[in-house]
Amino acid sequence: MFYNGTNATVALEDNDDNTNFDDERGGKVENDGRRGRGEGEWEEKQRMKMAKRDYERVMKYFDEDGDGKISPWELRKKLGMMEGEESVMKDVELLVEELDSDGDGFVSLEDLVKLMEEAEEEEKMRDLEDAFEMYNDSQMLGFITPNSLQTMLSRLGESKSIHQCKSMIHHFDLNGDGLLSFHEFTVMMMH
Ligand SMILES: [Ca+2]
Ligand SMILES: [Ca+2]
Ligand SMILES: [Ca+2]
Repeated sequence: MFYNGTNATVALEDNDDNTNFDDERGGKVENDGRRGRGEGEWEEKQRMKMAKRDYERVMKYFDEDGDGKISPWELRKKLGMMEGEESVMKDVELLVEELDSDGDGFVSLEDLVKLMEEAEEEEKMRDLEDAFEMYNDSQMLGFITPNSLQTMLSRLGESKSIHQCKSMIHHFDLNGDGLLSFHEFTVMMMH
């Protein structure tokens, strides 16, 4: 939910680059999970930098008394076009609650950065899930098997024998069942 909010902020400034990043990234992951990953990390860093600048701007805009924190009151004042409606104050309270990750009742830059990092984490997980889907065995849902690994690698233009695939899996097979679960796959990809 917060992530959509970020996009909205970016959209205000008509930042086309951001949209392209997403498209490119999605495409690359599909074509070649491995190569796409390194570039994706670089892009993510760039995006983080951009997002941080956006947040600093947002902070400056809302933080009227300059104490580095947006109070519900400051937020309400800037969203003033709807001021006076009781429901707005409720919305503002909810918004602060959502953005205030350390729970001190104010929205600070740290809160926003932390939320951004969480959103990035979630996105990484989604990417991993997508990648796992591709390697997933259609007969053994939820696992990568030597067979499914071989199939996927050959689709990527790397032909490996079943024996090689077995030993690749063995390397990251934490519970020794000869299969890669999503958890084991995640550990492997985080390496
Ligand atoms: Ca303030
Ligand atoms: Ca806070
Ligand atoms: Ca396993």
